[in-house]
Amino acid sequence: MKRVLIAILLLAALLLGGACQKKVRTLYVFNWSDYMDPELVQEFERLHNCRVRIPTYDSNENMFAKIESTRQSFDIAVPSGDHVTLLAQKGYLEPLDKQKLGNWINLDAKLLEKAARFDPGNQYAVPYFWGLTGLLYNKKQVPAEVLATQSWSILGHSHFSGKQKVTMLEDAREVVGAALVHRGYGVNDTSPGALAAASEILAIWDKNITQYDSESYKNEVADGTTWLAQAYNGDALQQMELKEDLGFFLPVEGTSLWMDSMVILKSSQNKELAYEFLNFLLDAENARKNADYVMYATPNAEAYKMQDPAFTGNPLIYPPADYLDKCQMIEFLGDRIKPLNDLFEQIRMN
Ligand code: N2P
Repeated sequence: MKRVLIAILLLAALLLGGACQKKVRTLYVFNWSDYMDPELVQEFERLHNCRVRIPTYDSNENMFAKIESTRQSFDIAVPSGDHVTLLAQKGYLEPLDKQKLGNWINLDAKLLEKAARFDPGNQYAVPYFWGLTGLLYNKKQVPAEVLATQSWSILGHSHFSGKQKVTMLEDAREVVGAALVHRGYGVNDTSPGALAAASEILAIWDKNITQYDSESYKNEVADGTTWLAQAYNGDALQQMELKEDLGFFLPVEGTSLWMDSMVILKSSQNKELAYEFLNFLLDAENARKNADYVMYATPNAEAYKMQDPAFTGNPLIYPPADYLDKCQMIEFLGDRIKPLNDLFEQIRMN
């Protein structure tokens, strides 16, 4: 009798356990690394009795390749504008039901207009953060006279010759973009003349470049393994908060601008929860907290109003209008991407 009772209890425990497990939904958010406040994620998990998993990537290309080639289904991804267009064209994105995004209204109307250039009608993309790319350096290793020009050209400076101490991002658009801007072209110019000029300068810089990498430089500039690195502004500022002796500047010639957005993938198994998550991140206070953590500029107008003036007044996060005039948003190039990608591969493999 006792054994029967134990068996019944065990069975009941198993059944109950199974039922509870079913209730815990898991949301997969495929995101850039260091790009979301983990406290917010925990709060969302608590509020919705769910789990949020955040596998990360460090380039749009890697994100896109994974979405295309694996069967793993993510619910949300965070592509930059040009890759929103690409994912939408491939039919991978869920059109947004704005009725389910009550906090959409918090988004800055002017930035939504800009987003409409890569996402006509703001159909698929919820703008998440925008930013610019510049140069992060270790003050102990890079003397003021090298930095004096505040130009992209320091990538080729003789101070670094033969030292293996300089890196650029693993990002064709950023690497070729920097060379294009340095030579007076726009970041989206793929004309043969523009790419020939970029190629010439990249060949010079490449002599100093030890690695094209978007991840390990973050620690390496701080510990002195790397002296100078091309870096996304928020990632650089996060490091500067943590460690002394780091500096960052946006080159005088101008630089690339980008806007990353949250999208729901058509293959998502958890669309309702995905909407809840997006709406949660669009909440003004949550968006403010998230921006404070990642140190990128928020497209959330209500969050912006709530931010500390020291944050909104930081020209490395919100540069003045005359600097922004020298910058261009990285746009979707369609087939024109090929010669640009070929140039990057040729430089990188050299
Ligand atoms: C986050 C980097 C995101 C910026 N670590 C690139 N669009």
